[in-house]
Amino acid sequence: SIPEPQREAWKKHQVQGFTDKDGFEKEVVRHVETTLARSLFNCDEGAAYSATSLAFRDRLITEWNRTQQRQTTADTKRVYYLSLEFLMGRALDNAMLNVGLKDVAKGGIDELGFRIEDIIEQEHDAALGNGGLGRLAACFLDSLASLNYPAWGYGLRYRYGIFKQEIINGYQVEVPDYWLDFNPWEFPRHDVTVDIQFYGNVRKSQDDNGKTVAHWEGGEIVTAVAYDMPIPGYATPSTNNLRLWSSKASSGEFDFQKFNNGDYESSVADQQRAETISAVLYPNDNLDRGKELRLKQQYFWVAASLYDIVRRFKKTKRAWREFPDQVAIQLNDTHPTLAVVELQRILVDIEGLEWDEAWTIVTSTFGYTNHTVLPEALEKWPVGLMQHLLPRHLQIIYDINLFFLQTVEKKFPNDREMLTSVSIIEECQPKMVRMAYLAIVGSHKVNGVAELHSDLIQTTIFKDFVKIFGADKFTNVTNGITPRRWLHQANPRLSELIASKTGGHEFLKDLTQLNKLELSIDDAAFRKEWAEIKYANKVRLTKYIKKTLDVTVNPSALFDVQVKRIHEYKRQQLNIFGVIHRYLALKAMSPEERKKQLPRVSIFGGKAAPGYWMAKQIIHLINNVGAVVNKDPEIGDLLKVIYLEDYNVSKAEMIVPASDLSEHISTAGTEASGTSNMKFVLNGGLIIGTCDGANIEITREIGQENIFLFGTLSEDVEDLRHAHTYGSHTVDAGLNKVFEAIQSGTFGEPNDFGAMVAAVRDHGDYYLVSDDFQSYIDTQKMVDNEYRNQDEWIRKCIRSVARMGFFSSDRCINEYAEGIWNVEPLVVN
Ligand code: OAK
Repeated sequence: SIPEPQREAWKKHQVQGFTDKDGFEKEVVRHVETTLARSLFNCDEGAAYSATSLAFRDRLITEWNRTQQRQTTADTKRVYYLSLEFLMGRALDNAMLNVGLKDVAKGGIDELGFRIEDIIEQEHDAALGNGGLGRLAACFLDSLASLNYPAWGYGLRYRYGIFKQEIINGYQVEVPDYWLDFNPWEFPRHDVTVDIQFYGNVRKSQDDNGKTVAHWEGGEIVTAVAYDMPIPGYATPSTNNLRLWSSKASSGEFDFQKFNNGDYESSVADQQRAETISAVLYPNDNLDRGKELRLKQQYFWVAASLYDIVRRFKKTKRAWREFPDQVAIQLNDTHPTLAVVELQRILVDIEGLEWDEAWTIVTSTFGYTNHTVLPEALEKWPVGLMQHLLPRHLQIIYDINLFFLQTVEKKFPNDREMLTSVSIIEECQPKMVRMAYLAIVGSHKVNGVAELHSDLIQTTIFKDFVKIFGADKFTNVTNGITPRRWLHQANPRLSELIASKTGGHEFLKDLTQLNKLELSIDDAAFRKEWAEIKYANKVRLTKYIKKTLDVTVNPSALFDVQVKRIHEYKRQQLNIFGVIHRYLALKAMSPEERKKQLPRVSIFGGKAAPGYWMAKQIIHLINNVGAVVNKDPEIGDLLKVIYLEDYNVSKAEMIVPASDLSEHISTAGTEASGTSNMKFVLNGGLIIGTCDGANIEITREIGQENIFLFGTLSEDVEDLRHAHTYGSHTVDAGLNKVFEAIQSGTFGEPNDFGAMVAAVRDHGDYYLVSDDFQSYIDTQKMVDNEYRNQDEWIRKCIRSVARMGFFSSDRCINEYAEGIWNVEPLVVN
């Protein structure tokens, strides 16, 4: 560091960052002219966006430096959030709002000849995630910074994020998402690199004390390069770091020998193989596919992150046993579970600790969050693959399992069934490593993400582990969302209205203050303004639908929205069958009767995993229904069916505030939590849903009179499934009519959707669509009736928003901090 006498000069010139319009404009112009090498004669919206972002980035990085300095000096415990996905969306609007300078920027942009909305629209979403799990990680980063927790996120810097979805002739087509063309938010740290080893062999030797030491030798090396993204907190100078690793050939690996001998192709091939590791995000949500490259991604990212964390810890010169006092690592699902093994390897093989001492440190450091109970999503890796790619890690896994099973044996003597059931190695053909079991054994706390989900994991998939470790190790932390992005940024007018009724923007830091809104519920002017804001948001979406799909929808109709990944368990098929049912009913009515019906727009959006054939069928059916219904002159405004292409975070910010009703209708017991349910209610929309995930706690908080619940309860699911398979399974008349319409070719070729119909009618209806269909239709009828009474509807919306305080990700992060991480915020003066 700089010697004391020279520090004055540094301090004198420390970057302060702009605080007013003039300062902001100066920075923008400077970036246009120097960083971008443009002039005012060729500054388009793209350049204006770039320069604005760079101006804010400079500000963030100044605070980022100070925050890191403060944390290093304070020498307190840090949290590391390991996630293969961070679904960040756009950064500029968020940065402007969080540092409190959006108005300043708006004024400045205006004077420079642009509109701030257009500038914001220029930004490409950072789409490094599939859905719920990745977006939760992004909300958590916002809360961690906003609450001043010393925390880092660690992930992969994919060159291609989640694919872009195009709908062509009603079918999903995937287009690569190359997002790094110009990314002002990242800082390449070419000096922060880690060499990561794969393959090779393990040799064992004896040290001077006769202790056996393992040496992992040979194989190949790939280099991890750090890229940092500053994460600004809201209304605080705290700016945390998201470190994403990018892979490149190690300098040793790029074979100059080959290159000089003219074997260019092979030397370039080596390089490309290394870069492939961080090339692309796997596009599966709630599904494990077991691909070797995916395992390589996991180890690459986990090993680089742990090396970094350990390097930081070693600088403090503390004893190893203090590691868990300085470091908390959270595993976002099982994807980073190899971190458990890697830390044990570092401590035992490299640092020379005894196994037991090392293992105590490891288990005190990690916490594991489970995000799904779906069996097809639970990660398992073939032992053979693990042996080949990570030979030393497999040995350590076997040892962890051995010691674990010995303790089980002690507690449950002669219980072979128990041993087989909890073994980290599944004794099947081929043998598999069960990653969730490894994560449980390697962590001191395991949590689910909503009450029902946490109960389910403790009574079903992990029940034997509860017997072994005791109930205290298992806990619940119900998910939350950041009100900064999902209210203030997405719905600025509603945020202002709420501020005017609750005494300023305090609610953005303490969401429970929303409860003050109930005091204004009888204020007619307030309700009117509330309704006007909803309408304006619907008009905005209406225009977007017109522009992108050339369909005219009536903004006064009830907007019924289901946007999320397409999955059979989320039951978009139930929704579209309901839409067809409605269409058939309208068609059967006399014109007079039809006039009495309530107009509705059914809006869908979401991506299907490219290999998920049934999900793609569902998308196709929705689009085909839209094509018929939307141009039926007898129907007109009464029903429109819209499929919004390429649903992502920034589209959600437009869609969520425009919803009257949103659908969260998964088969009970399948959706771990859901978080869009929270976003919709927070934006003054009501929801129709099943008793599943966080819907249950939303009901508890807002009152059951403010939510439209229907369908089977989770405790009845198993019996119904059993009855479908072994008893007689009949489908009621209403649903049969829907099937007849589909199979008579009303929505395309008669055979097109045969498998979808058969799944419900003939093949056991695993997701209980037929069981829930009638109560879904009845509940939708109730929705129609209640929507007619607009005044009462608005009251319900306001009351619901007022009671949503619990669902802030700030509450959630505080629960993790206290119950799992044992970390404290670092107060800033
Ligand atoms: C993705 C891949 C593997 C396992 C789980 C997921 C996932 O996205 N799960 C989702 O996590 C969200 C955040 O906790 C929950 O709200 C969703 O219900 C859950 O499906």
